[in-house]
Amino acid sequence: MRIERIELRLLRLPLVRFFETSFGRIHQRPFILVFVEGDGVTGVGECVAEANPYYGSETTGTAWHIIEEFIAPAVLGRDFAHPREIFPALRAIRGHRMAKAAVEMAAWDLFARQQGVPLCRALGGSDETIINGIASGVSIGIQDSIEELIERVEVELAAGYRRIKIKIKPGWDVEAAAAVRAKFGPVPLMVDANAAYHLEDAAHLARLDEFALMMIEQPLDYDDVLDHAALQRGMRTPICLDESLHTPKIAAEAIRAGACRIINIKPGRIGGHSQSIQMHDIALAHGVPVWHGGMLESGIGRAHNIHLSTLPGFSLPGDIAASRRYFAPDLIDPEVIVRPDGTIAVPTEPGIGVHLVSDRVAALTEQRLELRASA
Ligand code: OSB
Ligand code: MG
Repeated sequence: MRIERIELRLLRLPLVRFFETSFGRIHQRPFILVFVEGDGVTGVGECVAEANPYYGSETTGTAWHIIEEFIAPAVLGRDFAHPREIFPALRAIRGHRMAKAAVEMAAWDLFARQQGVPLCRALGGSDETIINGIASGVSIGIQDSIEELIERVEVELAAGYRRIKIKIKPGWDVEAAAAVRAKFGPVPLMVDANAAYHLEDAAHLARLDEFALMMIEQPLDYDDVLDHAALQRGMRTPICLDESLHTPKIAAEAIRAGACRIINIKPGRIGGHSQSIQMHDIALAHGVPVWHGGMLESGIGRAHNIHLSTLPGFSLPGDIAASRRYFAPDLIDPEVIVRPDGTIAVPTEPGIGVHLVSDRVAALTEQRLELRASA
């Protein structure tokens, strides 16, 4: 595929409910859609960078700048035999993996469409998951009260979700986990701290051990590995890393150091599908379970995530839930739904296999840029 055109659009969708993490509360989600055209076919990707650099160092503003000034010039007019050649072609650009991922993932969609296969097939998904669908879990933000948290959990369990994750921070941790356990018994439950603690909190965090959590996600710093290993030595609850795993190599080091027993893969965080396949393969080779994280994506990013989740190492339910939990309406029609058994069907049409509502995209676009290969 020769990449002839790249189009960027900045959009903003209001969230159905606010989402609160240890970084703060948000009410809307701005994001960039990236369209990549080659040989008369267009693929689309979504950049997971947020309005602020709190989860990761990138923002919608930095991603736009890096794609426009550095990524687009590196790929426009070039011929790629396979989308796995895109990430290495961006080697000179350090970091900025969210920006790279958006372009790389759009190229995968383009490639799968050209081949006439659903993206999951191009990525190497397992037949069983492609047929049966992916297991879906929910991420529930910090609430104003324990009563509201219990209500949220009740609604999500009734909808069929296969795993509940609650966000925690100092002051909203042990009591929240205890309340959910007391009310709902042995449901699959985990917590995500988004780096809100320090190694000095080890004794406090070990109190979570009594709740038989599936895991605690990213308790310590976003760039730490070794403190997590020290924390894990004093804790029964398995540690899962999210923010800290910037690259497949860091994931390998974290496994070797004993810093995580479970891995959260988000293609949008680590540079796209090829990097995700590498991280997945490393985890699988070490017998480390993997699950697919989420970044409050629209239907475009969500569809990419569904396809990637069909790889055989994704053995735990992901943070990939129904569109209606986030946006009403979503940018795709039909939207993503979760079936009563807590699974999401894998789209069967070529590429990501979902239909973008172009009127909605056009109406919501705040900024647009078109870049072309010079003839
Ligand atoms: O840490 O997993 C996270 C959302 C935005 C940024 C970081 C995270 C999250 C979530 C929500 O937990 C996952 C989702 O439902 O998309
Ligand atoms: Mg997380």
